[in-house]
Amino acid sequence: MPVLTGAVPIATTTLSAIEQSKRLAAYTAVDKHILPEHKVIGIGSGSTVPYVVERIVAQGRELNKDRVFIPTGFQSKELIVMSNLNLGDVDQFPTIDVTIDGADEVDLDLNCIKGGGACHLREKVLAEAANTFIVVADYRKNAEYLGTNFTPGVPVEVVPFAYAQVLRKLRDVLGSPNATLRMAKAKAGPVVTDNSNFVIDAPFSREIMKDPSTILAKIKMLTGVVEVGLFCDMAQAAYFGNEDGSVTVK
Ligand code: ABF
Repeated sequence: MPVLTGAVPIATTTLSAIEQSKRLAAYTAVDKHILPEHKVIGIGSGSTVPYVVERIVAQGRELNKDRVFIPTGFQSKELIVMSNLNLGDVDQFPTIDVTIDGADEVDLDLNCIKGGGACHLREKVLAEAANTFIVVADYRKNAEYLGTNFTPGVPVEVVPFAYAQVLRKLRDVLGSPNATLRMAKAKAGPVVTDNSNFVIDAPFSREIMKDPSTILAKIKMLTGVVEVGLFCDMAQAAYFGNEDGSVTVK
């Protein structure tokens, strides 16, 4: 996989190594994929995406005034608005030129785990709507197999009425005995998504995760499952910022 060195002039603000890696990935991906002819742009969620927006803003008002930006959730909507970019909706713009988003982990075939932030339903809608879907992340997300470093498991968004049944099937039938309902930090109750649903985190063995498309299809068949945080065969490229200032492109 190619490694780019010294490709992006980076602002001099002091950031941790991880933050610098995120910014490097984001800047490199924007420079390569957000071109003047792109007018409808999907903006994902997470902590790497603000650097994507920062680099897009730096392309200038002249280019951005004719563009519309579609968010994956509350966070990216705020980001778009606060950056004085034009906010749109996927209802109005069902075809997106390019969507850029983060990921929790990416394997050798560009399959991703997403949904650590519980936004994966909307993220998948925007990834599917896009002619080009690009992933940006720091080096910790770059893995041979899914589930290597990201251990909570596959995020599964589920309607509240069905969560106990889905949890049981994940544990007893699909081979995830440690699947758990995701709780809010204060443990006052379950995490509730932007779509008013719950999230189950389902860790699977290495053997199962070697073939993410198969387990994705099986989970999606469970009644009550809204969306699964496995993005298989969706990304065209992934950019990982490295600690040494280089960028790995998959
Ligand atoms: C989103 O943000 C998610 O799908 C994923 O959970 C998370 C990854 O983000 P970060 O950029 O914070 O590492 O893209």
